[in-house]
Amino acid sequence: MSNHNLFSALRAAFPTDLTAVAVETDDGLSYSWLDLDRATAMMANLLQSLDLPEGSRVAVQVEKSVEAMILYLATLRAGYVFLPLNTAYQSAEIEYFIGNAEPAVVVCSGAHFGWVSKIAFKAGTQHVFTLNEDRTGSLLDRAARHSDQHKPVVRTADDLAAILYTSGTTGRSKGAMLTHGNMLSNALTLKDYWGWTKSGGPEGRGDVLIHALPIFHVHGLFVAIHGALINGSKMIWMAKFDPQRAIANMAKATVFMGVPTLYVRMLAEASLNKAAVKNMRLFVAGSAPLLIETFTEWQTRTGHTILERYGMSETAMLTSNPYAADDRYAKQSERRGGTVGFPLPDVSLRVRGENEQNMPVGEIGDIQVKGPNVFKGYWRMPEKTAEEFTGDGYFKTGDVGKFDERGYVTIVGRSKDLIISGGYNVYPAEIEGYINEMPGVTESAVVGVPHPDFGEVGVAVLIAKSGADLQPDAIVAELKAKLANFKIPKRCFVVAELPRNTMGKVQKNLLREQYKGLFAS
Ligand code: MLC
Ligand code: AMP
Repeated sequence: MSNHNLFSALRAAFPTDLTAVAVETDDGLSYSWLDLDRATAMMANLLQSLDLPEGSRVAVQVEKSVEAMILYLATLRAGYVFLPLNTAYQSAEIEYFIGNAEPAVVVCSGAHFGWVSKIAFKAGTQHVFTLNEDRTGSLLDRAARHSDQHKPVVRTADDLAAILYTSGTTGRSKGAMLTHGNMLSNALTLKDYWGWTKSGGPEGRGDVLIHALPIFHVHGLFVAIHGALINGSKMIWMAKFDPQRAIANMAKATVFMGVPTLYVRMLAEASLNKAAVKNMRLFVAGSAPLLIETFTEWQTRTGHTILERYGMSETAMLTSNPYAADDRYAKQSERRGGTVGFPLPDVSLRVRGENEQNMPVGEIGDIQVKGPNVFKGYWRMPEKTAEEFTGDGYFKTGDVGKFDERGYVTIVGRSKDLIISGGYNVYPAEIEGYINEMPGVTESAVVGVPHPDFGEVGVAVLIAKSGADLQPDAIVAELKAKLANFKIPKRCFVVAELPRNTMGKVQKNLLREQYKGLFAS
């Protein structure tokens, strides 16, 4: 029986020369392919020695480090399910994820061990390890005692590899269940589509990726890491994005991936010019809309055209602008600003109207998708899963868009009430829930408004109970104590009333219009 474990496919793509550098960190450390192989083996052996039940979740909230990536790969290798958590999440958020996913293993930073382990043990987790940015912690201590030989556990394409939590329009976060097959199919498609070259290949030199994104979401964890590994390509690893250092790294790299905010920040640097990018082959953007101004300015300053693509946690990548003209895929080679390109090979994407009819070219409707990359469903939420799929098996993305006459897809908005701020998702319903519980608040509405750095940020508008003296600063401070920092509205207003339609529903579009100039650059 062949093994569909994603790790096996990634491992098979390692270059023949295992002593070559696989990862070089910004602060001067270097890891060979052999190091990755041995370290993942030791960690996989540690996980297996714990005698965990089949399908166990390994929940991880740690700062970005190569060891954290190794933990991800080791979890795959040992056949368990990886559950990454944003480092900004605070205790109430972590309590929900751990309570919902019931992980058998939790890994956190040493600094957070006290509160995280308390939550984990309460939820029935048996093992809590620590892993710090400086390569210390109980996880590495324990793994060091295990063998560096390990045979990847056999998995089918349909077995779970990861759970990514993502929120919905209402209610709590849902865990999107991604399989080994989902991720491998997407990685192989992008390998071809984006023209990766392997080191030691016929071109003489291979691609080198600047890895600048966090590794708890699809973009940094899957698109970037799988992209490099499935091509045997080296990574330059930045623990934290810094525009000046990212630009300096381009002298020895060929591929960069980022959310639009990273491009906006690099454009603000005088060192970004054609000479700085002369070694680069490809700039990829996604996770949030790339403004046409950013797209055009990047072209002018660097001579490179950013390739924008579109995806989501439930599906990994769905569409991409073309890398080059290729009869097999795109009919066009043009990367068109303001579009997210063509549906990827194997992805079926349709734009549907209110009566579930396919919309004609140029007309706007709901984006629905089907393909080997589309997730298996929401963790322990079969009803929610059923609601989000059509009768004929298409996933309703919650994004609204259209096709143009050449087949390019443009995202024009979202039917889900979601703010995307610097590439992170913020769900107004969640923030409103916290604000509405505060004493003195009658009701609130959180809306997204344009922001020059983050693309979009949240603004809270609320009504006070009669006689209550609500101070916007105090409300923000209270939210900061409970929620991840990127979710905090950047401004808060107390008003006499909220605009409503005849049904009494708050008209968020009017609020967005009213506050759209707040952060004009
Ligand atoms: C940080 N802050 C943010 C923010 N990030 N505010 C709004 N939105 C954000 N995204 C605020 C903090 O709250 C803090 O405010 C202040 O900025 C400094 O925090 P920081 O952590 O030091 O910020 P910084 O390092 O500058 O982070 C900015 C960033 C980061 C752009 C580098 O947000 C980032 O890495 N974004 C990438 C997200 C990503 O990878 N998304 C992919 C999702 S996958 P205060 O007031 O507390 O000081 C997906 C699917 C797909 O969507 O298609 O790819
Ligand atoms: P997440 O749930 O974090 O995976 O976020 C996925 C959402 O990000 C998608 O449903 C889109 O709304 C949005 N998104 C991703 N890429 C793009 C893009 N290139 N342009 C516009 N929106 C995007």
